[in-house]
Amino acid sequence: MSDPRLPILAELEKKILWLASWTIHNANHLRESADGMKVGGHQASSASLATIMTALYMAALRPQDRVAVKPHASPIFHAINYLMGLQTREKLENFRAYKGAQSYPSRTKDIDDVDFSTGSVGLGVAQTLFSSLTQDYVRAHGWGLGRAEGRMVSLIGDAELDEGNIFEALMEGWKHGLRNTWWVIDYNRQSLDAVIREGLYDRFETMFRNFGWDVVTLKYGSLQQAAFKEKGGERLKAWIDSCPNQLYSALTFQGGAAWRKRLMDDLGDQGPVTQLIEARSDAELSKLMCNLGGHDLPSILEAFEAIDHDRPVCFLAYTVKGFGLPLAGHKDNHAGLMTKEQMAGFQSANGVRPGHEWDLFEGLSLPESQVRAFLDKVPFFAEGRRRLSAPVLPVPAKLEAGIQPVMSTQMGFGKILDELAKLGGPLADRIVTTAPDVTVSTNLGPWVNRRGLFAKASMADTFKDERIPSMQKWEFSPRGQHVELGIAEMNLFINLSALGLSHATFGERLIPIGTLYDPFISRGLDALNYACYQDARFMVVATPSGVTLAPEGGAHQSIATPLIGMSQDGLCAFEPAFVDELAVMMRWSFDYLQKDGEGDPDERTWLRDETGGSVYLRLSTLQLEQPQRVMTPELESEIIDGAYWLRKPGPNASVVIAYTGAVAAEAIKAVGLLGEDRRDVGLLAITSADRLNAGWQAAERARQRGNHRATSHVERLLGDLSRDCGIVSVIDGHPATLAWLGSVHGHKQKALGVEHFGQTGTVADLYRHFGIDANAIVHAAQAAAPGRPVRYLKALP
Ligand SMILES: Cc1ncc(C[n+]2csc(CCOP(=O)(O)OP(=O)(O)O)c2C)c(N)n1
Ligand SMILES: [Mg+2]
Repeated sequence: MSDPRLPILAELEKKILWLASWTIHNANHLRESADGMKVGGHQASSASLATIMTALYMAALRPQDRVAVKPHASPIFHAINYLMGLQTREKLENFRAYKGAQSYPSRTKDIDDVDFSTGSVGLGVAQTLFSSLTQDYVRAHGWGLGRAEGRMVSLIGDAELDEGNIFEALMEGWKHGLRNTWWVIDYNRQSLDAVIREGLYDRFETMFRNFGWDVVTLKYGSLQQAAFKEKGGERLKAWIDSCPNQLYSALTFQGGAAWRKRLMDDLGDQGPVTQLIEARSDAELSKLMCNLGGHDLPSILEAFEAIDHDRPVCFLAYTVKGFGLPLAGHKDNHAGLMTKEQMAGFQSANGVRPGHEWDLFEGLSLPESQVRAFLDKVPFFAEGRRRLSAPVLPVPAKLEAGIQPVMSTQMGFGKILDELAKLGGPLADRIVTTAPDVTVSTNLGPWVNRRGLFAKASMADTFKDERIPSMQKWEFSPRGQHVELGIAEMNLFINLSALGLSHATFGERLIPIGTLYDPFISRGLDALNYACYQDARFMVVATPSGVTLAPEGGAHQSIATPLIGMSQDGLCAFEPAFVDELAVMMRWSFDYLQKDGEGDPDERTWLRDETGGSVYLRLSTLQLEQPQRVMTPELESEIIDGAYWLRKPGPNASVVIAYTGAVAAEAIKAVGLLGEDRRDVGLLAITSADRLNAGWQAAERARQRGNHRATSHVERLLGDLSRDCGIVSVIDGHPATLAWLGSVHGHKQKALGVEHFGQTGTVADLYRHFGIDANAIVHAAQAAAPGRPVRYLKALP
C-alpha cells in the first residue's frame, strides 16, 4: 500500500526546491543590481539533494538525530527551516551577504538549528562518525540515558568522497564498533569541475562493506522500475546500466527529444522497445530517464524505513545534479545560475505569482490547512530547539603539580593529570583524553594508568595478566576515560570536535584533552579550524615542540605553530616555561572551556573571556630548573593575561629581554651575562603571545571607537620603559610571534627565533645554530642597546 504521506511530501519537495532556488536567484539579483556582482549559490548542487532532504527532514528523521548537510546544499537546508518557521525571510534575502543566511550551514553564524557546520568538504562527514562514537562514550558512562539514542546522518557529495580524511575516519569507526551512523551519498556523478570517473559506485560499495557497513543502493526510481516490467523494459535497464556518466548527464541536460533520439538509435527495434519509447511524450520520457532512486520519494522512504538495526549504513543514491531545473546534468552547472527568463518559467511552473515568492503556501495544490497540520507534526522538529546545554562543572581552586626541582612542562602536564585522576571529582570524571598513537610519548601514561582506556567491551591487558613488568597498564573498559586513536591527526581534531560539542549535541558535558606532537598540528590544521569554527570546546596539548627536542629528529621540529596559536580564531594559546605556570593555565582553561557567556570584553585585558573557547598548550621536553616561588593571585592573573616581569627592569634599563617557553633558561643566562655592562636589564616572561597580542589589538579598537582610557596588559607592562630602551625577544619558534612587541610603544626590537627546518643536533648545537642561545641573545641586546661592549660576548658562529 502506498505511503499516505507521499502526496504531501511531493508538494513539500516542490516547495523546498522552489524556495531554495528563489533564495539563490533573488540574492544574486539583488547583489547584481547593488554592486554588479553575482555571488553564485549552488543551485544545481542543492537541487540534487532536494528529494532526499525532504524525505529525511519531513519524514524519516527523529528529534534525537543530528545531521551534517553537504555544504553546497545549504539553500535547501535554509528553505526547510524557513518552511518550519525557523529561518527568516530577511536572512534569506541576505543569503551569502553580511549577516545573512550562510552559504554553508554554520552552527555559529546561522540562526537555524545547524547540528554540524560544513563547508570544507569531508569534515562534516567524519564529524558524524565521531559524534556517534561520542554518543556511545557518553552512554557507556551512564550519562544521558533518559534521552533516546540518535542517528548521526551525513549527506555527502560523491566527489566529496575524494577527501582522504573520510577514509581515515572509516578505519577508526570500524575499530571502535561504530553504530547509529547513516551516510547518504548524493551520487550525481558530477564534481565541481566536471563529470566523475565511471564505476565509482562499485569501489564505494566494496569499501563500505569491508568496514562492516550495510550498503543500500537507490538506483532506479519507481517509474523506472515500472517501465522495466513493460515489454522491452529489460533492454532499457541494460542500456541505463551501461550508459557512461558523461552521456547520461549530457542527455539529461538536453531533455526529452535528445533522449528519444539516442534511445531510438541505440535500442529502436520496431518492436517492444520502440513501443515503450514511443508511448511517452518528450516530457514523460525525460521524467522517466531522470527518475533515479535519489529522486523517488517512495523508494527513499522505503529504504530509510527498512533499516531495522543500528549498524552503520551507507545509502548510495543515484541523483541528477540540478534535478528539476534547466541546469540539470550540464557538466558546468556547479556555479550555474538560472537566467531571469529560466527563472520566470520555473516560477510559473511552480504556480507562484510574482510578488508572492516568499509565501509559504503559494502554488500548493493541497489545502493550506492540511499542509500546516502536517508541518506541525513533523517529528524532527517536534521537540523544539535541538541544541542542548549542560551544567558547568566545578573546577578546583588549585591544581597540584608535584613540582620537582628540575622538570619539563611535558612532565608537568603528565603529573597534573595524574594528580587530578587521583583526586577524583566531577571534573576528573568528565575529562576524556585522546591521542593519535602518542599517549605514552606525550605523558598521558599516568592518567591512563589510573583511568583506563575506553572500549564498549572490556579487554584485559595481557602483559599485566602474564606478569610482564611494564610501566603502562593498557586495560579497556566501558568506564575508561582515554580514547586511543590511530596515527591520523585529522581524526584527533575531529574527535575533539565531536567530544567538545557533547554538551550541545547530547546534553552531557565532557572535557576533552587531546595530545599530539606539536609539528603535526599542521597535519590536522583544517580539522582544528573546523572544530573551532563549530565552537567545540577542548584542550589540545602539543609536545614536544620547536627544535628543543633536538637529537630526536629534525623531521619533528615545529616552527610555525606559535603563529597558528595566535591566528587561530576560537583557540587560546599558551606556552609555559615552568610547571607552576602550566598548573595555573590548566586550571583557568577548565573554566574557560565551559564558558558560553556574551558581553563586553574585560576592561583590564580587553579579551572576551566570558565567551570561552578552546585552548592550545605548547609544551616541551626540555627539563628546566623550576623557580621556587609562591603563586600569588597577582602572578596567576598575569600568567593568564599573557606576560609578567620575571625581573622587573630598573629605571635605567637600556634593554629588556622577552622570552617565551623553554628558551627561558637561555634568556635568564643572558640577563646574567649582560649584568656587568648594561644596567637594570628586565626579563619579561611571555606566557601567551596570543592573548597578549589580542588584548593589545582589542584595546586599540576600543580607543578608535572613542574609549580613550582603554589600555591592554602589554601596554601597561612596557609603558614604563624609556623611549630608547631596546627589546630582544626570543622563542623556539618563528620570530614573528613576538616581533610586534616593539610597535606597542615604538621601542627598537631584535626578534630571535627559528626559521629553518630539519637540522638535527643537541639542544646546545641547535640553539647556537639558530641564534636563540644566551650568547645570541646578548649579541642582539648589544645591537639593540649600544653602549660599551659586553665583556662575556663570544663571537657568533
Ligand atoms: C576542502 C574543500 N576543497 C574544495 C572545496 C570546493 N568545492 C566545493 S563543492 C566541490 C565539489 C563538490 O562535488 P560533489 O561533492 O560531488 O557535490 P555536488 O557538486 O555534486 O553537489 C568543491 C571541489 C571545498 N568546499 N572544500
Ligand atoms: Mg557530485
